Amino acid sequence: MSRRGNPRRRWTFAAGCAALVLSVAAPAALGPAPASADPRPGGVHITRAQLAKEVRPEEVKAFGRPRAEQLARDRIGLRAVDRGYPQPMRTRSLKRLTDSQAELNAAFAPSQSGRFTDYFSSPDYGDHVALLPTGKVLLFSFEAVEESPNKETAPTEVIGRDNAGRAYVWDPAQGTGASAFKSVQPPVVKVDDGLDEDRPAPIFCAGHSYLPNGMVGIFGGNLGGNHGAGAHLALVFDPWTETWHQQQDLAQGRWYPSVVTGADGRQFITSGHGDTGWGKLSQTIERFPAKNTAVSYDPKAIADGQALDKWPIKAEYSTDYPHLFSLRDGKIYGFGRTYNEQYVFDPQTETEQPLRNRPDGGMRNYGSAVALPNGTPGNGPDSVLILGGDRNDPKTYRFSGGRWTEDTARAFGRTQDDTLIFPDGRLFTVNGGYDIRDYGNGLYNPNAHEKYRQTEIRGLDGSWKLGPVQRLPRGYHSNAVILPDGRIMVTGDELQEIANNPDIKSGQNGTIEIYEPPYLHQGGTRPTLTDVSNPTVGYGAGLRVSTGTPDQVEKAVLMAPITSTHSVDTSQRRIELPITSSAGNKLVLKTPPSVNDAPPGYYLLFLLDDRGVPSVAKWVQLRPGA
Ligand SMILES: [Cu+2]
Repeated sequence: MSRRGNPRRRWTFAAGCAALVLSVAAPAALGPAPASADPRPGGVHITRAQLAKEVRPEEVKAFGRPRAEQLARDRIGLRAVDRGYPQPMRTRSLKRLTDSQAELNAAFAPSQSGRFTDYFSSPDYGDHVALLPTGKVLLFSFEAVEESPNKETAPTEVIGRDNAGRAYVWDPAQGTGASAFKSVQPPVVKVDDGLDEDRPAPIFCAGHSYLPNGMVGIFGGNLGGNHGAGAHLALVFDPWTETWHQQQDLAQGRWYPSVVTGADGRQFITSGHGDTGWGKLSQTIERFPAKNTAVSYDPKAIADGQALDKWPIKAEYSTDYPHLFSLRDGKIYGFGRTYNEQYVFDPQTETEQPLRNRPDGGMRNYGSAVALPNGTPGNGPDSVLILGGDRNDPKTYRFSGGRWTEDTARAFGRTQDDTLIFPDGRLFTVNGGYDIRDYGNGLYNPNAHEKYRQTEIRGLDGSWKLGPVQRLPRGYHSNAVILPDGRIMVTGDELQEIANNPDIKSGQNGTIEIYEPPYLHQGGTRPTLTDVSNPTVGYGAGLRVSTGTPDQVEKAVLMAPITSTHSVDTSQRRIELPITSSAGNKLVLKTPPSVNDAPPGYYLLFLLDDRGVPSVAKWVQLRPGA
């Protein structure tokens, strides 16, 4: 038997109280009462007769007619919410989004701004993603406890077996239909919730990064109750066998932690709400695997039950999901969401130094940050750009050489955004919203302000330009990944998926859309990368590759694959590799000088022409001593 807690909303503080959440969300979804046609197809249709019946004379007397009618609409809306979310609303709102996307995007030339192409259903919400070194994509989230976008759908407050995770692998080579997805259910576990109930591990809202052998380490998750308490889960997903491997438990529960892979190949795990619930952060730093155990570089080595250990110091973040990056000095930089929680951690000495305060002087919501490509070929990143997270502040802030400077602003402030580095060095922002579960029209209202669907590209000169709109608005829990063929997969945000996906009843309740960057619309042919003769390669070494288009190859670029959630992507980096020799269709590239430039692991190798058009990538493993 399952037991459910009172499904109170996780972000109650944002709204003041749960009751207010509904009274804000429901009416805004309704819009003004029309005589016939509903001007907001995403909302409930209310006839004039229905409205007249609902309006209370005492409210007209007390507040005036417009306010009384609004209150009447609220009540009708709340009843509609209680009945569930009618399927025709999904069909209508998807049509509206599809039509408006086509209309708005007609103005954008694909050669300048790229183009959205495929849009299809997925069996997972895609709240967490990881591009695997097999070219497939791991997607994971949770089993929903509600099917209305006007309610909290995640089992955050649920104790027991309904607090469950789920996971799928999408193989882009198999197309976009249901058969291209495979369920890879997380291991069945019990958690420390006082109940003895098995369920697929509730790993949603965990933190993750890659292991040097191409596997994905996932830490934390939802314990259930207390507005989101942290689970002690430590799991490894093996992309080669598509199986899960449970490790020893974390010392502290973590819900919304961050994880980064350091130059030593070990994962640095910190933050996240602890065992006792939302607001009490787990400030210890845990390391996987423990210092006295070996790091595995072998993709075939499957290890269960490996130990973690703790650093002697804490990471004093008062907020969750700090942005962590392993930069070129071999240190781990942790940019907290609060302006004065900026630190650098030294894995050699296990010490910490404070960094200067971020100049915005405030607290940021979830928003994107990227390690900027280094200007010197071969070198790893040594600076970071903090972009999203402030709904009112379009400015971006660059951290470099211990100092902050203001960088070029984007068109408008947004939170919940994702920013990707393109193989050609441009940056691309996709997804975003006003706040958590808020798209500019109130909490839990899926009607999104149009601007949050709009992409933005940062050119090589540092200036930003707005681009085409995505089909679905995607805010909280949205993600984007660069695929090996250079296309971008955009997914996530269960609220929007539930609001707009008519396939929801068939088990295909998530959605994915594909964006083709401008570099795929330059005309002519793409350069080719036909072979990598030594794909497992050391540092400062020669990487021998073949191309079918030797005259076209201008640059070679290593790109770390993306694993992300909640606008946090600690792995992404772009490193240009010097071309040291070329003869016929053979090239020799030089790999980065050290693990500090590029932590050991799997990378995508692209060859680029002089226009920045990339080949389809091949995988390379950087492995010390190889
Ligand atoms: Cu979350």
